[in-house]
Amino acid sequence: MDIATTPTNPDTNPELADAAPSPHQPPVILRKDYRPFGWLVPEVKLDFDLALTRTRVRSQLTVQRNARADHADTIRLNGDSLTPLSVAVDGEAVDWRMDGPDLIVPLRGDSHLIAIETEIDPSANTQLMGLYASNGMLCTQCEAEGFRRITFFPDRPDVLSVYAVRMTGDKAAFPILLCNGNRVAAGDNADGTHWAEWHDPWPKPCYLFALVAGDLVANSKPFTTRSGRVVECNVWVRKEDLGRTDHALESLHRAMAWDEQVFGREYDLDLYNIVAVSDFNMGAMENKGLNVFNTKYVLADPDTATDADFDAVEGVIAHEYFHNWSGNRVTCRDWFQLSLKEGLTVLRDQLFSQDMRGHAVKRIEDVRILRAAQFPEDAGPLAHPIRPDSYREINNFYTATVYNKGAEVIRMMRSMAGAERFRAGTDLYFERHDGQAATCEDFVKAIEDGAGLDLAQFRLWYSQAGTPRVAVAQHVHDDALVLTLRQTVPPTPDQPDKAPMPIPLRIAVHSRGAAKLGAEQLVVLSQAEQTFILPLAGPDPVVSINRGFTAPVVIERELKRADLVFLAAHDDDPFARFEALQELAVGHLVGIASGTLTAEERAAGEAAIIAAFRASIADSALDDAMRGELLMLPSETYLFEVMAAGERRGDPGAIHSARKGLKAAIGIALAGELDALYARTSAVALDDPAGRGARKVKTTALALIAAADPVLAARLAARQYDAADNMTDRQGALMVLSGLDCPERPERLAAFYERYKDNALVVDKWFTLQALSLHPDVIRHVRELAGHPDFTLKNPNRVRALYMAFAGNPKGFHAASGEGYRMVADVILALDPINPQTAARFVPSLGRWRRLEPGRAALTKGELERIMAAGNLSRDTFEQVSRSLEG
Ligand code: B3K
Ligand code: ZN
Repeated sequence: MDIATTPTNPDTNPELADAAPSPHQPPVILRKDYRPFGWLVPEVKLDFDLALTRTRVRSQLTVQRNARADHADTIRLNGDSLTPLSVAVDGEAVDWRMDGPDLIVPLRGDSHLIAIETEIDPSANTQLMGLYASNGMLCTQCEAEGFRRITFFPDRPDVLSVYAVRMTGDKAAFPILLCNGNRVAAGDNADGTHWAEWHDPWPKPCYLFALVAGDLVANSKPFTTRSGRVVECNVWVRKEDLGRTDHALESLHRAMAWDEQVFGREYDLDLYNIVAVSDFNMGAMENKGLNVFNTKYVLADPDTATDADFDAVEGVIAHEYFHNWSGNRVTCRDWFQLSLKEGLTVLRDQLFSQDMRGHAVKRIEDVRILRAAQFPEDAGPLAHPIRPDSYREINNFYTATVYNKGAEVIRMMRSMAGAERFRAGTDLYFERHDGQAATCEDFVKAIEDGAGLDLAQFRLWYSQAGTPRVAVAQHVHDDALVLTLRQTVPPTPDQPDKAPMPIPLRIAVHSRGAAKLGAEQLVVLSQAEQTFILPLAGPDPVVSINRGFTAPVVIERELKRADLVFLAAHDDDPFARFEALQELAVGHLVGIASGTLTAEERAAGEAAIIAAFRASIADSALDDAMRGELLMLPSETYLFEVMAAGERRGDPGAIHSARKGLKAAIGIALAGELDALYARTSAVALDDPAGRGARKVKTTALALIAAADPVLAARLAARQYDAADNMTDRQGALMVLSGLDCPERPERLAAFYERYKDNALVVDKWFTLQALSLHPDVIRHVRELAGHPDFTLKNPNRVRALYMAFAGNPKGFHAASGEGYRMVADVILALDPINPQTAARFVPSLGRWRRLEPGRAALTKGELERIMAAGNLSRDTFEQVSRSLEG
């Protein structure tokens, strides 16, 4: 068993380490302590003798003194749970020593050849970092610091090397041997083993190293780049999954073509391999020429994957492909710069998906994710800037802030420059830094120079955490609208005072009394308070602000209900229509949950929302994909964020009841309309181009019907389930049924399990549907599911399917008894010794205790303290729990 990430065995990278490690406090690594590494490693040769339980690794590092670093007479090679079997320098034994997990080798001259031999046991690697076994195959995950679990190496992203790799393994167990770059030779041995040699011509940091050995088959199709290079593209899976790989392969081709057209980026090897593995800590990994993917983001066919799953596959395939430039050709100098590659690559995958699937709906989806995942992070104890200043465990910083807010920050630059000038900026960035390990500052400077923007003040977006709030006040003066905007950036841990930041806002001033809508313009709010004079389109002005969500901020304003209804029905920016409806619902629901509405206000609010829903159903100019977005009420997580803003505390119980009540009121008032909508959308065929939107609206309508008339909904859902010819309809029906206490529920859940029990990804859905359910006995159900023979803590997908879903189910997780909190804390404790990275991902759900109403606050805090008291925590979990208790 690996104990490497326990606090007693900390990472001690001298160039980055600050505080001295102690048995209980893993060291804090500071951004300001960055120093270049003392040695360059231009070439690496690796030789693997592969076996599930005993893999021998021989490495040869060519090292040269780095003239740009301080003189050193030793080299520190990071290790994690490794013991060297032999170490030689220039063919001679040397006097090496261990310093904690690291190997220290004396080096007197300016260039040397270091040879090291180690042995590892992939089958015992439950952390799924380094080389591990999954379903009889061998695969690797090295980002962020997994390479040091394979062999001793300077495991930091600013050490770039050319790799030559030889792999030998049993031919029957591992008929396919894959690595980065191109296969240059292969052959059979007399003893039943075979070998392959791979060479990757592009220098890369070790986090991009990958190796796969297994019994796999490929779906292949060549792609010809714009300069005529023919790239062999393969999607490798187990034989039984081959029929579900077309979508992934086609998505890859679309991404390759799009990146040429939109960002001018072309692929740079003759081979692009994607391998799907079922045990994986995250979504996928962009290793050079050899992406390793969670099966969840590769396999898709209509019988087993929903429309949303298809979108996710396309998005993740594109994301990893785009990393070939934003991440691999230009990589990060140190892990504090993570957003350099992740923020930019998320923006690139979002723009790609917008082009593939429609701009408005994709933008709405991305904003929903930001509000559900990043806003809470920015408002809680784990808040950090997109370029953090310190960490104990870097894996804890693969966050919605670094990824999604990081993308929003770059999107703002793009909005200010315009797409064309922004492209000039990214061209300059790639040209200037190709082959380098760069910083966020390098990126900003390249955009500044290439796009012709002044980003001096804008850099604050990289250093300040917290979601800015923009208060809006308006009055009419003569023929103009005077708009006063005031920004505040709330205090976050270690950052009590903030400076104003440039906030680009697309604004239009419409008029309820004019036939034509107002024109749009971009204003940049850069001071704490600023006034803008805007032309009026007519009487009764209505301001449409932050259109398209140009800035990741919270807009605070008191808008008349009639103005919101007007925007929801008429705004020419579809995002603004969605936003107006959300604003209407948020104001109403938070008002009810906080008990601040009079009976009259309550009735008027409800009537306005119902009228807006009715109008959205009736509006024939809308397509169903957009209609589906408009008919979705804000999530309970987001409502909690709004309720718990500033000094206030949120009450998840009150939010849940308010939202449930509104859903029922809508379902009752619009029963006829919803029935008709349900009937119309149910008649659209699977392969109809309008089918996707129809399926989305169908299940949204069914959920509203269920809130008003559970008996009718159970009947419709059971019928939908039985008649379904695709997973979207089947899962939608089951989602509604699993929240109802009716005989159809257990029957259909059992039928679903029976039908798909051999398909792990669909069994994951079966766990999730029950863990997310609105059923009154959800906690008991989850407890029983944890004892199901298919449940295991060893598979991250299964753990997430049950417990991440449950932690995201406000009704069960926030049960006033505290049972939900206890269950999640128990999972963290049980999972931590097995897979610390995945265990630590559960901590943020408990970390919001300061913002919860006092009863639940005491319960969640108590669970965090219980975890802390258990002792012997991994570095991952220790960091998240201690920050959650302090912040
Ligand atoms: N770069 C990887 C994430 C690695 C996570 C390590 N804890 C996938 C991605 O963002 O594309
Ligand atoms: Zn990424």
